[in-house]
Amino acid sequence: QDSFGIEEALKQLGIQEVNEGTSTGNNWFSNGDIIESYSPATGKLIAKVKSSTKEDYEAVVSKATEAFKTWRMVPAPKRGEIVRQIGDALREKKDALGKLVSYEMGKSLQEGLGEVQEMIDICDFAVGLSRQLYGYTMHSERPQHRMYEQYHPLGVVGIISAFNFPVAVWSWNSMLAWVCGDVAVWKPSSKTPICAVACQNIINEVFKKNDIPEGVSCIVTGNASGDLINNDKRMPLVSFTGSTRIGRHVSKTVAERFGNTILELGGNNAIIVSEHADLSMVLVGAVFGAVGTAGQRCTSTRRLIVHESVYDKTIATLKSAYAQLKIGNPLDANNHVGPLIDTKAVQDYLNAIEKAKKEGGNIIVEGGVLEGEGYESGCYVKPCIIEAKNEFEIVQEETFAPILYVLKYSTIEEAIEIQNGVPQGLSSSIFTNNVREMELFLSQAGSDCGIANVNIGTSGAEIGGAFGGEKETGGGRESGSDAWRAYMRRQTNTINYGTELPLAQGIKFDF
Ligand code: UN1
Repeated sequence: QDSFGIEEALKQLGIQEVNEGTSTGNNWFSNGDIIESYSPATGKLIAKVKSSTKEDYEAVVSKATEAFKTWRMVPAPKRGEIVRQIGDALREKKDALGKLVSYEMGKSLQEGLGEVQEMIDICDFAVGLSRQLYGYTMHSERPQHRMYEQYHPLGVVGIISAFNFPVAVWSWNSMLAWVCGDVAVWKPSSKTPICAVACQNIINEVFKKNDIPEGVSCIVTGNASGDLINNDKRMPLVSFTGSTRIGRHVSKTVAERFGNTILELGGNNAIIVSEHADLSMVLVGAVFGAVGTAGQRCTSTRRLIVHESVYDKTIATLKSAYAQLKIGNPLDANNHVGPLIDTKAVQDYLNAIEKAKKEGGNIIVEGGVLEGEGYESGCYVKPCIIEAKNEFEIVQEETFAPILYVLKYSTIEEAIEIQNGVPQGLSSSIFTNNVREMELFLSQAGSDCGIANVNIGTSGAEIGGAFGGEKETGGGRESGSDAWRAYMRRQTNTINYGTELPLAQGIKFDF
């Protein structure tokens, strides 16, 4: 049987049958239970990873705390140079890592490779950033005084990532954290631990060559480590990507100890298809948005809000596009759609369809679980389209599956209201050639999301922009623009170079 070269990829990435799941860099250890990672593509065991115990976690965090003292003193551009080398190492391993992402997570190989490209891109971004960690200078109101601000490293940053972007989300966080002078402790999703081991192996070579101390890049595995991070006073920042339900818990727990969080939680992203849209462009944007990564991106298109005058035509075009979708092994370049992550996700998908039907939804493209040759894992489902109402309970929720709800509108104001009428606020888009409705959609009276696009879909953001969203999406921003500020602490400095000590606000204090 053709395994699409996965064995070779695993070998290149240094994956063994049983891997330690705790690491401070080149030092690996682990004393916890075994996590078995099965590929949703084939249902086959990929490899095992030993999870971290509380003691393992302690060993990691004390190493990280120690390493921070050294790492923060390395000049930022020199830290950038290490990240530059990581980018090169990732370029070398792009094929192997992309393949593993596709095999362990289930997204198409193209998207697996795209995810590794996102890692390379953030490395490049971070290298430049390492010379641009700017603060302001201010004019003091007092004579012979100078004021400026500096950004200092924060310390140990906890990164808790999700299965759907098993490598890129870690790199957005850790590459920025490293140039900012922080050290990182990563808890990957227990559904994709092999990807984490592979990433650590790749950067370890770079760290070794450059004598980077143990503790700058750490991994802890297993769900118990999540709460250890949340409660750990030694971690001033926790970056969490995952569900709104768990994000709420992370947010409360970390806030309780006055730690900071970057939260990237659920999305319920919509595309508005205006009567002024170029429908052939809508097709690519909407179909990729809805079925790419089998609907398991935070940015996946979940709702299509279509103007009544182009409604029937849009649905007819979508139907014929869906009929051409090939579902199967994501490593096979002929397939558009891979599996869901596991059979629990399949059940959630089925429940959502049932619920939508019960609430009055009208099935436009029938869903269902695929069986037979090639679908042995039980994780393959058919992307489906349901005509629905925005008020349906199920439409208000994020179901991590390829289910697209279609909604109808008559005025642009109504479309924007529908778009904003969900608890989440990550990504949004409008397809239109009408400059008035485009500007309205982008205005303060328009989309309430962290990402608002015109004539492109909701997913597939570039790393150069700040990534994240409002409301139940959590408010965090990662990746580009000035998202780096969250990884540093700001210090305002006032220096008196005179011989008097005048007080601010003109206060007299003589004795
Ligand atoms: C996610 O789904 O958690 O914008 C991240 C996108 C990708 C990142 C998605 N660049 O779709």
